Amino acid sequence: MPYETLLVDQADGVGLVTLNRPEALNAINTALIDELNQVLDAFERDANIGCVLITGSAKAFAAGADVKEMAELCFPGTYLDDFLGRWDRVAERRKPIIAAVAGHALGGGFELALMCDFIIAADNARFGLPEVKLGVIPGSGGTQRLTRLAGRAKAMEMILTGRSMDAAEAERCGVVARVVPLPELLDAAMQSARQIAAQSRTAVLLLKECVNRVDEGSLGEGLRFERRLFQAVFATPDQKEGMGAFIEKRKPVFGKQ
Ligand code: DAK
Repeated sequence: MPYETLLVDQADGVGLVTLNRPEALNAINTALIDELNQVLDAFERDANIGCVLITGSAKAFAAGADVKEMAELCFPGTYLDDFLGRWDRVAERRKPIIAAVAGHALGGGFELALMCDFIIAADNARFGLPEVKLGVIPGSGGTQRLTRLAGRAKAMEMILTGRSMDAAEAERCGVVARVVPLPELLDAAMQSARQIAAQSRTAVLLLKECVNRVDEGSLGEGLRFERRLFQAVFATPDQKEGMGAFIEKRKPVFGKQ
């Protein structure tokens, strides 16, 4: 099915979504959020998909929410229509989502990348929350997620001044998992995504839940949660297959359930 704002593909258990509004540096508008949610819904339901990859162009992952769409909005309308409110659903997905970021990831574009489970960046990537320069503030978790990842000082400085950081700085402060040369970005991200998609689906989803638990409670509660899920894993066929394959010195073949 053709989309107005996205290119969509799938191979080797990976669902690939390419943001595709080149005329606006992939600025995120209502149509893009609606289409992204449709595609992610379909990937969540598709038993063949074990990992999702979101990317943009070499010049821009996404240069923010679409300022031209937002410029004339006013409060009752944005509130009553829940303008762009469904965007946050990206962070609620159960299957892992990788953001492969090249070029500008600004404002809502950076927030979209931060909603993904991890970011692999090209060496030309630039990350920032410049909303303050437009007289507004981040609206999709930027103040919260950047502060958790990079720490209060770095987040405050970036958010209050609107300055952006390059890929090397983003890697140093824990915002991105790793940086690769631009021409290698898609291959590197696809390789990670394929690796994830080939693992036990149950183990991968349980792992995502465990890591996300870090943001929700105390260490003690997180450790108990992890222990319970670890014990529950022994009820899955994938545990028998994974450990059996190791002992028999062969590659495991995991089911899609
Ligand atoms: N929106 C709309 N159009 C954009 C855009 C954007 N964010 N960014 C770029 N474009 C358009 C430009 O207007 C230009 O279009 P034409 O003039 O050719 O028609 C085209 O893309 C190419 O851009 P430039 O000519 O500016 O390209 P340069 O290489 O010179 O500069 C740039 C690249 C990224 C430095 C520059 O384009 C730029 O500063 N862009 C704006 C960056 C920005 O301020 N982003 C933050 C936007 S505010 C919400 C949640 C979140 C948000 C809102 C609501 N809710 C849940 C309700 C988030 C808000 C934001 O992100």
